[in-house]
Amino acid sequence: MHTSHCPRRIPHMLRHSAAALAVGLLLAPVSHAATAANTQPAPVYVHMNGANMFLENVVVVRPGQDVVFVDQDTGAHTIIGYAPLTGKTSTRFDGAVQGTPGPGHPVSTYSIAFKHPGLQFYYCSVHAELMKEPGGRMVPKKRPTVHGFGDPMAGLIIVTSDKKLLADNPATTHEKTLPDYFGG
Ligand SMILES: [Cu+2]
Repeated sequence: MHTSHCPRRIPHMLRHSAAALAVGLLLAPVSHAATAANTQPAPVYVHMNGANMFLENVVVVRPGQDVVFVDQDTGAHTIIGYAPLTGKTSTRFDGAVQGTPGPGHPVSTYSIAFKHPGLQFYYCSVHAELMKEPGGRMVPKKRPTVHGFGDPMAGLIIVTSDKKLLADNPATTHEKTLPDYFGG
């Protein structure tokens, strides 16, 4: 009898443990979601328009946090990572965004995140070019024919967990689009 009871009990036990598991799973995702929301911060936004520069040309993000480049210009731009010591461009940090006619139209964006703390330099190859400065470092310079404000179209992403640095982002980095910043 013992052997014939056991096979019937096992499914019972499985059902019970499955129910217990289901309750556990029902509770677990809630706390997991809350944790995920706390650890995954909102993106940091960098904006472009007809001034042919990156408005927030230095931003600070946590490892894994998205930087989203938003093109509010009528024209296209590229966002290309490079190593200042060599001028070598990145194959991973290699973005492009299209122009938009203006407010009310979709904006083209490019997103990237970095796993490790460090400095990520980038430039727009349409409006800037890398040139060797005295001392040998490669720096972005405004292309001579480019119109705009006059800054070389380039920037820096600081990837860090330092809370003071992270608090230094300009307020505009919290907004996906800036209502008054459209135009080319
Ligand atoms: Cu550009």
